[in-house]
Amino acid sequence: MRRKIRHCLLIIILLSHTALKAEDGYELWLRYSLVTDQQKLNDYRNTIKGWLVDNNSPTAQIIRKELQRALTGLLGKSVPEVKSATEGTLLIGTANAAALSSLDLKNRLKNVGPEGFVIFNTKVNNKNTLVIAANEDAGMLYGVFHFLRMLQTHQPIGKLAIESTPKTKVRILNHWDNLDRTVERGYAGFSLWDWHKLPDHIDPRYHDYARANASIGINGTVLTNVNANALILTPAYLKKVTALADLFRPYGIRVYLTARFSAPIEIGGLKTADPLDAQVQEWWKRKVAEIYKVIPDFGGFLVKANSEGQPGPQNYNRNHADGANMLADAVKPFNGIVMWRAFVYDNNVPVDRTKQAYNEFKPLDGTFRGNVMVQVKNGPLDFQPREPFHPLFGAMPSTPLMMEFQITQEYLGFATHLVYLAPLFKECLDADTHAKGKGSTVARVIDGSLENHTLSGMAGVANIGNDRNWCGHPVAQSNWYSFGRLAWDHTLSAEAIADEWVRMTFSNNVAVVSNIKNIMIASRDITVKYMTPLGLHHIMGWNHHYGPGPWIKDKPRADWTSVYYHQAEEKGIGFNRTTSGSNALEQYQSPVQQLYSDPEKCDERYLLWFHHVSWDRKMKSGRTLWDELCHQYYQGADSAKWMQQQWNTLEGQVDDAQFRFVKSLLNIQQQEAVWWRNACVLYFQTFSKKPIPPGFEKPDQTLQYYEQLEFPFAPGIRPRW
Ligand code: BDP
Repeated sequence: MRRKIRHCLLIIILLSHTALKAEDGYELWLRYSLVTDQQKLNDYRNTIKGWLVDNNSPTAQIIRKELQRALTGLLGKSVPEVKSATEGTLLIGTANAAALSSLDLKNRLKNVGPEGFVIFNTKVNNKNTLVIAANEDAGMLYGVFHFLRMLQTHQPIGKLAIESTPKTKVRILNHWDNLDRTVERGYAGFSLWDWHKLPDHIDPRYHDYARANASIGINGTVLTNVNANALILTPAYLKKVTALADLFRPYGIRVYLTARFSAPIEIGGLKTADPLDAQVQEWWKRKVAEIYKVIPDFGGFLVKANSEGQPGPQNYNRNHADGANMLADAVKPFNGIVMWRAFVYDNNVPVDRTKQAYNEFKPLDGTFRGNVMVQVKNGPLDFQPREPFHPLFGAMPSTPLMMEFQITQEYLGFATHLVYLAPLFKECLDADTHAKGKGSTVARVIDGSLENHTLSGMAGVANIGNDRNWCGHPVAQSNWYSFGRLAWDHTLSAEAIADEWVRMTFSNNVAVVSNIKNIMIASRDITVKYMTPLGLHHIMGWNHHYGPGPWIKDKPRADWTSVYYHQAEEKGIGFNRTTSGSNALEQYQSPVQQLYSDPEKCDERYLLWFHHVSWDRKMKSGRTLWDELCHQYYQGADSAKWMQQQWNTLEGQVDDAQFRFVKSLLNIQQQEAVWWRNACVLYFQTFSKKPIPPGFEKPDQTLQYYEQLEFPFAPGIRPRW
């Protein structure tokens, strides 16, 4: 009886604590709040009476801490660590764990590789137990987080037979963080890495960052900006990097760095960085050996070369493979890899920037070393709200291609707009390249299964900063989350991921889950509509990329302007990428090429991406192109209002501080959606010379008003070097 009372008291305390504590988003999706479904709670309590981690590695210590924290929160009572398997023990270990020796684990684990895991109910010593097992430590950690997610989302745990293996090998965040702690295209404060105080001061946030990543299977982090600074490779900075690498190691996370191609000159005192120069090769070999001496599991390098002013092999009349291979040879003896970016464009403005990566890389297929991956952005231009998939996917069969998604919302409303990106990620992953017939999806290119590559990877440009809630917008956390989940398993649906995330982050209440999920799922299309409908692209503000700027012209490069991309004129609008235009369509394989080439068949969501069409063109809706364009802009802005209304119904059902924060951001988003709509419609109207269709409210400002707006301090601007 006394125990029962104590129990109830604990629950009341926990409940009131949760109710009173204003959440600040710091805990991400790892809040571990008390299971609210009473039946499930009883069930979980009966099934998990104690736990045992039969392992003493640093990873096992992390697991112990996580279990204590999670089970106390979720079950409302502390669940003891036990010495041997008794009734209701959660048993955790690797294949050789003594406590699991009766279970034929070798066999059960034969297909899951070094990072996969199994979870199943079974009897040990005739007692009902639940087992989480893996071949290696990291798999054990991933299995535990998977299991905790099941509790967090109120899944049944009575008959488990789970086997999970990641679909891509390198699941990695790319931090565009500078050594001065500014973050290029970062909207959540400054860099997490406090270089000045490292290596002596270890910010506790580093641990929480690592926990969050491990919970979604992210196993690598590139600490530094692709617009790289060679200083990171100097001994003083390598000490700091080592401290982070040591800390991340037990979480299964390897550290990678960006390599500035001209580092041999800048910090090595050489006269050249020519990749075929013996001294340069030697310099990199020595530098790499120096790194591996202190970081034995250093992952390797990410390189942006000969793009946007970055130095590279072309400075010495060498090609990308020459550059990548030189670094690859240096890291090879240590099992390191090189991720060489395909986001390149020439100093000479080409006919069409979207063609450049393919033109430069496709001929190099087959010439890269085995430990090189070419990292390709999801679309051929630059992380726009909607792009067709990059034509390099499926076009370089002999080279493992890695996906690069942008999690930070550089072109999607920064950290102010609620935009759930999983639908964008999925749209690209599920696209069919037809490289080897139907079903040759981008996902199968990048997971290596299409061409049987052993290396595979997915990179996400991080949206993480030192804001208390990590990502700026509370819902932006879902983009970090869904990136990790999809890198682990690209077959998951955007809906399923949103479902998990909402349950863990806000509430398991069915109505709340469905409401927030609806907003999230709709948000990307809504944003495309009020920013860049019908295949428009690159019409954002100059340099900072904040807000609309379809009028941007007369800049140092034509392909840095907006007019270059929308090509609006009196007769029509859109970029002609067919044979009568830039012929970028030739880079797609059949039948994708034919499908997009024909304006009648082309998905209207990409129409102005591939075609220049008349303002009077009849659209599928029956409207003219001009009317349809207006319609979509207005629909987008109206839907932003709908998101607000939906959110407002959640008052009192989610944490109040979070509720109010999102509410205020949605208000800004709605105003900015109207701003985008008005500015774009008024601007394009100067060409179409047609009225805004009846029934739509007229913009309350003039085009001149929108054009003269300036934002010198918009966040995330790329600094000048
Ligand atoms: C662009 C960003 C720029 C990055 C570049 C890249 O505006 O800051 O350096 O991508 O990916 O979208 O290298």
